[in-house]
Amino acid sequence: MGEVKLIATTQSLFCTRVEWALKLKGVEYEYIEEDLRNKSPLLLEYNPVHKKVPVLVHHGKPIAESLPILEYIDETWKENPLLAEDPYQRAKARFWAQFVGDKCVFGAFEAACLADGEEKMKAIESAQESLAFLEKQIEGKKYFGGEEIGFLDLAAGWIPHWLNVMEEAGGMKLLDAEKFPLLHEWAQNFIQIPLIRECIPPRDKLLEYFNASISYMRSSATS
Ligand SMILES: N[C@@H](CCC(=O)N[C@@H](CS)C(=O)NCC(=O)O)C(=O)O
Repeated sequence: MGEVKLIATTQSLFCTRVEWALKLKGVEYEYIEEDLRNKSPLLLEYNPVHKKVPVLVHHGKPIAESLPILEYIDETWKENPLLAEDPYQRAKARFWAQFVGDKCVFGAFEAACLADGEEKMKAIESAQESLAFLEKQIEGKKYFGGEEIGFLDLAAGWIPHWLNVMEEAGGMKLLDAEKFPLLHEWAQNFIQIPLIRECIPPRDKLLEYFNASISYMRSSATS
């Protein structure tokens, strides 16, 4: 299926989604680490609109944004399908995957960035409301995809590692095992899968990254 390159950064949960998909499909790829403080001409050429990672390059053709990339991978390499055959199930998986990025990732990050106080409590409540919606999607199933991991599992796959680190850096707890028993159990199962573990960044480096991002956000908010 030809040459595949992934322009990515190690700490990015959006990039790791793509690495997981490539590994699940058994696709060989060249990993190109991007420096987001000094963006490469390659990134700017391939993703001039958002200038963000990940970018997948297949036979010289770039695709940006993690969810469209996952769909491209699923349609190009058929083994271990990520999306179901049924159009309704496919539409639902896409909807919830988008929701995970828009509401859960950014909701958690916003709560982490706020200093202790009423506003932070409200942000935590709102992020937990989003997690409650996600919890409902896993009822009666081992993975969001059913018996096997699928599209929504990869989109939500940041929860066991990244959210845990965000919680520590942000001085908060969102994924309470008592409040969200199903999501908590799913997270434990997901992170045990060797192929999934293989791609996650070291905890100490991720913690450093979130500590720095949170300090930056807090100091910009007060200046
Ligand atoms: N919606 C995008 C989000 C990607 C994203 O936010 N990437 C970050 C790294 S985690 C980035 O490249 N940031 C660089 C910037 O904002 O300038 C996706 O799903 O791929």
